[in-house]
Order: sequence, then structure tokens, then C-alpha cells
Amino acid sequence: MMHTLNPDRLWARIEALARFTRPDLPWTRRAFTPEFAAARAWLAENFAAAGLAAATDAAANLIGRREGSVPGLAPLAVGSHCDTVPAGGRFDGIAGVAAALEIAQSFAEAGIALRHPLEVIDFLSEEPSDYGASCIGSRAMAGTLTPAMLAARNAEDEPLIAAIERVGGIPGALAEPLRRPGEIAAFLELHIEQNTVLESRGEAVGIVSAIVGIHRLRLTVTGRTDHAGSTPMHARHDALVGAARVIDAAHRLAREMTGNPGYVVATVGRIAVSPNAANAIPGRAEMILDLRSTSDDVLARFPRLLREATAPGLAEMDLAFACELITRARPAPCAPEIREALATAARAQGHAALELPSGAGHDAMQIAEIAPVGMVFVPCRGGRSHCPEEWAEAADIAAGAQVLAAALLDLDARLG
Ligand code: HGY
Ligand code: MN
Ligand code: MN
Repeated sequence: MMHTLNPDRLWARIEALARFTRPDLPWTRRAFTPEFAAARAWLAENFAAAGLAAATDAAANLIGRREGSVPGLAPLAVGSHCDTVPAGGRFDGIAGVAAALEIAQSFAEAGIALRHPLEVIDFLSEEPSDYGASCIGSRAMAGTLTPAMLAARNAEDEPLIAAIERVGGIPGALAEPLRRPGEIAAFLELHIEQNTVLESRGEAVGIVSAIVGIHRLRLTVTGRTDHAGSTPMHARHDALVGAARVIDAAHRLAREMTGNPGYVVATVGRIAVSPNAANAIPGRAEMILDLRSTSDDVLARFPRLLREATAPGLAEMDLAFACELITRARPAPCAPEIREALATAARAQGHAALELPSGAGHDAMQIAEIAPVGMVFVPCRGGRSHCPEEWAEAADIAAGAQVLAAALLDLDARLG
């Protein structure tokens, strides 16, 4: 039986959520900001309108829940995140939250009572936060949020644990996982693909096979600050030149390692230079390396290979190089039984049920530590994401949500 959603209401909610943005920098809704708080309040109202009992857990995840017909079963959970990167969240995250909400509301309106409880989840701060950690809410749920992450401070010197309390969390309850294995029957997430595979194949829906592992490392190059005008070139210890060599080496290494084995990407998207003055030779450059691979071994070996590749170029300027792992997430395979339920639903709705890996990280990769997970991708224009040009078509999002709904009904009938 194919259950029909309300695509217009789904699209209207995505439009409404997107409007909670910094007006000067669309589409920006950073976690812990006033825009985020306004979006959360709007979501809580809509959870209630969908017949869900809304509450925040100790990690300030917003969870809407409807009880199931069979006592004692663990919930089926579906959701994503409503926070964004700067100027890059028109659909990233909110498409999945809105789809989850639409599924819950349309089930309620159709009088569909699942055997399992149904939970719609907006996870706190999936994007890398100003405190360093990403996937904060899903990490807390899965037990991978470390004391070091909770103690890390933002530019205003606020520790993450205080920020979590500020948005409704309970700091004292974060030392243990908020959910144990077995306490979520399955987690499903709809997300834009953030690549061009579906668009290039003309597919409206894709099924994720696995999500890359992500290591984020703080790389620091230390030299010596000197006068930019009076210091001769041979006498310089220019930390930014050293950083440039490190960035280029990371790029080259990832290209050389791609395909043996698997998917490998490396990006330095953040850098801080000091003293950051036009007429002073930089004495220090601190970068964040975002390293991803479907291979745990590649993630483990990369820092040593990077150090070996850059040693001669840094030594010639007598520069020091430090590499510190800040956060890590293992590669996450999607559960076969969920992939199969999604593929059956997709084929029944006329899709090819194309499977593909995710180069982007998602809350599902954290929840995979404690529960079987699955993801549905929908195409985004040109594969562009994390930029104002990010765009997805209403019809594709509705098609993805329709597949998700059918798979949920299938899993509800089959899972204990
Ligand atoms: O970084 C990522 O892959 C995700 O968008 N947070
Ligand atoms: Mn993102
Ligand atoms: Mn996302």
C-alpha cells in the first residue's frame, strides 16, 4: 500500500525553515545562534501540529515522539539537522527534518498507527560548530561526544557544555550515551546528495551504501614573526609559506591515494594566521584539515604520510609542524536490511534504486554506532552544496520522502 504525503506542505516547511537565516548572509543558521533558536521554536510548534509530543533531550536534540501500538518496542527514528554552515544551508539538513515531519503528520492524518514508536529528530549542531566538534547531538546520543569536545571553547571563550545548556541541554547527563544499542530500532535520514551522481543519471532518489569516515585535525606551523621589509628572504621563518606547502601536499597526497583503496578527500577550509598584519612575516599558521575516506587505514596513515612529504620544505625554513586529531568518526556502512527496504520501496515507486556512497558526513554515521541506519539521497543542482547556490527540486524531495515513508512502513511490519 503506497501511502501519499502532502508535497505542498513539505515544500512550504522547507521554505519556512530556510527563512530562519542571518539576513546579511543567506542561508546561514549556525547552531546556538538566535536564528537557530527561532527555527527550533518553529519546529517544536510544527511537531505539535503533527501530533508529536515534542521535547529536547539532555544534548538539546529536539525529538517529537508518537507511541506505537505494541508496548516495549524501540522507536523507529527519522530526521536530520536544521543548523547550517555559513551561507550554505538552503536544503542541507532541513530537507531531511521537513521530510520526517511530513511523514509523521501524514501517517497521523491517515490514521496509520505504527507498531513501533515513531521519533522525529532534529539533531543539535551537525555541522562543524564554532567549538570544533560536529554532530554534537548525535554524538551525545551515541556516546562519541568526548570530555575534550565538551570543554572546547568558541571565540567568545564559552565552552561547548555551557552552550548545550544554553539551548536546553543538561550538562550533567552527558557523561554517558543518551541511547544504548537496542534503544533505536532503526534510524533513517533523507538528505541532498551534495554530489552529481543522481543528477548525472537522471535519478530522483538514491540509496546510500556507506558514509565516509571523517578525521578533523588541527595542523599548526610555527616560524618566527619578523619585519616584512627589513628581513632578507634567506633569513625568513615564514609560517604561512610553510602552511601553503602543507596544504598543497595534503591536496596532492589525497589525489594520489584516491582509489587505492576507496574514496579519499582532504580539505583545509579554515586557517588562522598570526600576527595577520600586512607588514609582518607570519610567525604562526593554524589550520583545520578535514580528511575523509571509506578506508579506516587511509585515515590512520595520512598524517604520517603528510609529515614525511612536508618535512624537507619545512626544515629549509626551520619551521615546526604539529598535527593534533580534534574529532574522528569511523566509516559507517548503512544496514543491509534498511538498504533493502529502501530499494524495495524505490523500485515499487518506479525508481532504479541506485546505490551510492556518501562523501559528506551525516548524523546517521554517529547513530550507526548504536543502531542500524539508512539514508535516502535526492539530487541537488550541479552537486553544489555548502554554498548559496545549493538547490534541490520539490518533486525530488517529495519522491525521496515518499520512498522513506514506504520503507518505514515496511520496517515497522518486519522489525521486532
Ligand atoms: O561536513 C559534512 O560532510 C556535513 O555537511 N556536515
Ligand atoms: Mn553540511
Ligand atoms: Mn547535512
